[in-house]
Amino acid sequence: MQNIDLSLEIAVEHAEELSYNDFKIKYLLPGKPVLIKGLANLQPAGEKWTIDWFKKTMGNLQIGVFDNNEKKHVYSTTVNPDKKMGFGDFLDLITKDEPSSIRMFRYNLYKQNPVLRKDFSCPSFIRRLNPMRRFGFMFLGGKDTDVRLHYDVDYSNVLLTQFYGSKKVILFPPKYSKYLYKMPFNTHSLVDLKNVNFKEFPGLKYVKGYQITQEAGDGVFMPSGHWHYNTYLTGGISVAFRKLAVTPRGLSKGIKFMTLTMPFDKTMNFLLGNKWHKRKEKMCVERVAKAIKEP
Ligand SMILES: O=C(O)CCC(=O)C(=O)O
Repeated sequence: MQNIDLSLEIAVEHAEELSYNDFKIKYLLPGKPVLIKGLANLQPAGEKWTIDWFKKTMGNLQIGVFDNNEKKHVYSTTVNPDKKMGFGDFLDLITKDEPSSIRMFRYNLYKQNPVLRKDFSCPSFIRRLNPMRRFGFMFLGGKDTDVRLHYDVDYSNVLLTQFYGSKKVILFPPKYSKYLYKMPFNTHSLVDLKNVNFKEFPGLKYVKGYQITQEAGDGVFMPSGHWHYNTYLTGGISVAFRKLAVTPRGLSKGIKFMTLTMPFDKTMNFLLGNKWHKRKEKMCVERVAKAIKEP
């Protein structure tokens, strides 16, 4: 589990039902996280989407899954699944009460099964003026799997709603990026938050974050550019809806990353492989050392 010495005391606000205006003024525009208790239960999916129901409805689908023990995707931004399996078998694996390294992410739920939109559609407060409202991406994992520290490549706002199990979500505001060992030309950190080492990564002493426990039914709003490190406390199922960054700076960061930085990084990975990773690691550590020295 993650190191308890990190400073994770920023209190997250709790909300129940949110109107578009409240959401916009209190959370979206200032870029402030919020935990929305019982969000899933405002729509039919809250009751309907049980493990048995998923097995009956989608159990036969063949899906690509990722194994956190296969470290080959540590450095890359987009990855190919480690293996294929039936969704029903995958659900059996992640709902066992024992640690597992298997997870599945960015599964385009409604493309596979558009009828599910009737059970859970993009919540009204994040739906307005949102061209991405039709895309619901599923994230699933076994007990103890973790999602490395990163922010999203398109700099989107993310609303992550939990349907089964519970998760620990650690968030850091973007102002701490300079201390979070962001890999150059990428949006993930060099640091493994499961094993925090302040001697190796002293920049971590300068960051302050949120630690949120997300129970089944809860939604967590992760604003644009917020770093997140999620740990599955039990096997878990969640669905994420996204909304583009609301500031011109955020939007342009997302566009630049996806159109220039990411292809450049992929090309360099292809050309130089491990040499490129090593060079980036060195740059990453030097940048944080410089940030620590600056007043
Ligand atoms: O909770 C998860 O499995 C990952 C969620 C995530 O990283 C995201 O929605 O960007």
